[in-house]
Amino acid sequence: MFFLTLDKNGESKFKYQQIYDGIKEKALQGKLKAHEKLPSKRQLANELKVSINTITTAYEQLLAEGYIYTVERKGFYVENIDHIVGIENELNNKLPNDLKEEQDDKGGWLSLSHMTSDLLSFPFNEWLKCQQKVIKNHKKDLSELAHPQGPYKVRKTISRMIGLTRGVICEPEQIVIGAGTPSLVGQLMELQKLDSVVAVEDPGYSRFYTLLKKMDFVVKPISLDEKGAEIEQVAASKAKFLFVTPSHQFPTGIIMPVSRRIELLNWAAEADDRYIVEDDYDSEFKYETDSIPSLQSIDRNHRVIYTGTFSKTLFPGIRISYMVLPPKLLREYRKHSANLMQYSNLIALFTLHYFIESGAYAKHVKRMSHHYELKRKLLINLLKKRFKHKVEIMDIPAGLHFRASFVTEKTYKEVIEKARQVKLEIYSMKRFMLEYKYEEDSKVDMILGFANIKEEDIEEAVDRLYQCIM
Ligand code: 76U
Repeated sequence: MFFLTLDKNGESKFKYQQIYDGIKEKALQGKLKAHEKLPSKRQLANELKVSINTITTAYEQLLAEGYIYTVERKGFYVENIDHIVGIENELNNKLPNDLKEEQDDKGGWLSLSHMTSDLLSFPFNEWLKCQQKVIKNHKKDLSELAHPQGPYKVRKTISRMIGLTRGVICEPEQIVIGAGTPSLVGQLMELQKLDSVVAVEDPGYSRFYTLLKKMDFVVKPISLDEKGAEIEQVAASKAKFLFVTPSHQFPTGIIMPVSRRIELLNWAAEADDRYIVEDDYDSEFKYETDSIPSLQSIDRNHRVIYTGTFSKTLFPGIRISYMVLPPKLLREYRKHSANLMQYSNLIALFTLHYFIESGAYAKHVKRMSHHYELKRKLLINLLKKRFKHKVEIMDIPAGLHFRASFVTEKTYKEVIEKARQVKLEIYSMKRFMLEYKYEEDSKVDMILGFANIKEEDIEEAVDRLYQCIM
């Protein structure tokens, strides 16, 4: 009797798979010896009471994978394979518990996160119409790998748009499209000498900070004054690259006045290899006045790398961002880009092209801007009403979040812990303090986002916040 038993009523696997698995396992465990003869197909079929076809399918698969071999007119033999090293323990193949992810459906949660956008009013119908056009017109483009910088047509649309809305001066050739700003920053910084000094705003965007540190740059945090990154510190830093968010400092919200912008541009122009990365992540949302032109638009020396994203104007899950490289860096990028791939989804990129071209994008941004402005005002009013003199709001009319300071005896840890209990998604300033330590007694600073909370839920969210902080 051969060693296999079949679970004939087993629903999970076909019989041939069970036979295949049985022989494979025995071969791997050394229970079948190298060059041992296997029963003939007919013999095994009789023994297991299955058809010869079933045995043939199992043997063919084992042959294809190299577990067994045939000798003509003699039969099937076990291949000479090494015993696989590893502890024979079922638990061994299981994922350790500390790596398991909790699947919380966020039911009952309210969000004051700065990372989200409001999808309730997204014009999905328009988007799908544009997507249909892509499927109709771009089969050839979709079947091929795109240019590493992204399809020219899409770059052209983006360059025209940021020219109009942000004053960015560029040709489609200068644009690199990517799946997320950090991945573009990674591509840009790979071209630089690793031990160079890179200066970042502190408080600032911790993902850039961590990324640059991991890449082995010397990262210098720059404090902020009321105009943004302090110019004296920038000058003293010996940095080659400076990362800034002039339109709406992340996360404090400071809008950099033109005087500081010019100081920074002049600092960059003073030496050959100095650059400023202008992270223009949410400038489309400027309330009460017109939006403020980009830093790139007043640069006369090709020293600004402009980065933009559709995470705020569309939604973060779309993962479409772009950077604009000055000619010298573009040349370096092109030299290295032969090995690079375009990581964005081409259907989404071409859809975006039609979405912008048809005017649907501008219309959407305008509508959302109005909508966000209302939610922002409502949140601020309700915070003042509830917290009274215990809250101070940095009321800068821009973006999808603002900073608020609360007078309290609670610690950051207590606030965040309580937020989890009352199901409120919220982030404190601690997330953005890179090296500078802000902690003050009797005070916590929060970054409050209002994009992804429904108007009718704002009062409840403020209530929960009150429970966390007071
Ligand atoms: C982005 C800043 C300062 C860029 C941002 C964001 O990758 O294009 C914030 C956090 O979506 P991407 O990133 C755009 N620069 O705040 C947007 N916010 C981040 C992504 F949602 C997260 O981690 O605190």
